[in-house]
Amino acid sequence: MDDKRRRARVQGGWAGPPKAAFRAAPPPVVAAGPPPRWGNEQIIPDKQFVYTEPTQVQRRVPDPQIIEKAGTYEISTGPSGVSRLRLFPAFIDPKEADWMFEQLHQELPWRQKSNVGPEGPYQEPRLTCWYGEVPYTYSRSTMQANPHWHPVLTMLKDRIEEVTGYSFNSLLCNLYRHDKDSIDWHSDNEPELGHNPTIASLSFGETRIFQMRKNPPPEEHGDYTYAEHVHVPLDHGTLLIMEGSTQDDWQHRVPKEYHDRQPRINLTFRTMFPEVRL
Ligand SMILES: O=C(O)CCC(=O)C(=O)O
Repeated sequence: MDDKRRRARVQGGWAGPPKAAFRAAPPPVVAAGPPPRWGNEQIIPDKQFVYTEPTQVQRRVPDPQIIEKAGTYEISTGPSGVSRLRLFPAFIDPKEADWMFEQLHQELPWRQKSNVGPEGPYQEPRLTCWYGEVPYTYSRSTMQANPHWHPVLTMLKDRIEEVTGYSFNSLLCNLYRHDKDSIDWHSDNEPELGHNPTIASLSFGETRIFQMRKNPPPEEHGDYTYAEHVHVPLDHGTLLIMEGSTQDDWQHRVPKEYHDRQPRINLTFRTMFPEVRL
């Protein structure tokens, strides 16, 4: 290469700089100790940090309380009184629960109920059936009285009554067929259930999350954004008892899930006082 061409290549855009220029420059040496002074003058930074008191307190959405161990939990003490949960994981032994799930899944008279809501009629996203001497009305639609209890249900009612000391005369059964079946926010507070109803809820099959939220105080105007939440994963054979003011002061639901879920059966034993409506 003649000298002219060599110079052109070295000056061209593709011609790399001499290797030494790639080497990182050594970090500057910073002297420890007080800031430097020139004569008697101290250097003051241009902008000084000035602390100002925040004018608004930021509200935090509280994390849900997760309840999954056996025990009795006072989830609130007002405004109506004490709201209490009692959790009995593995109330039914898993092998026995497998057999019961199959019997109930195949033999109960499951139906899809039509309700009437603010936006008109709709089909419940789950199947249900009702047992009791009297009909049960909720969401402006009635389930007829059905005194013909399946023997597995009678046996479970007896066992729950023996352990809890409560007695029940009615039962609402729910079948969640898959992840998209659910029950929306509500309280079990129909007048026939009486004051401070006790509900015994027994679950079989797939685990689903039973969610609860505390009714907001009047100044929140029905907004649940900052409400306390409780989550209870209800798995195969688990019994949950809701007592005291739980139906006055809290709502509950089982939300849809975003992953595949196998069927789940939930039995909610209640006591109906039909004379209340008369
Ligand atoms: O499936 C559940 O665990 C809840 C059912 C329920 O909320 C109800 O029957 O009122």
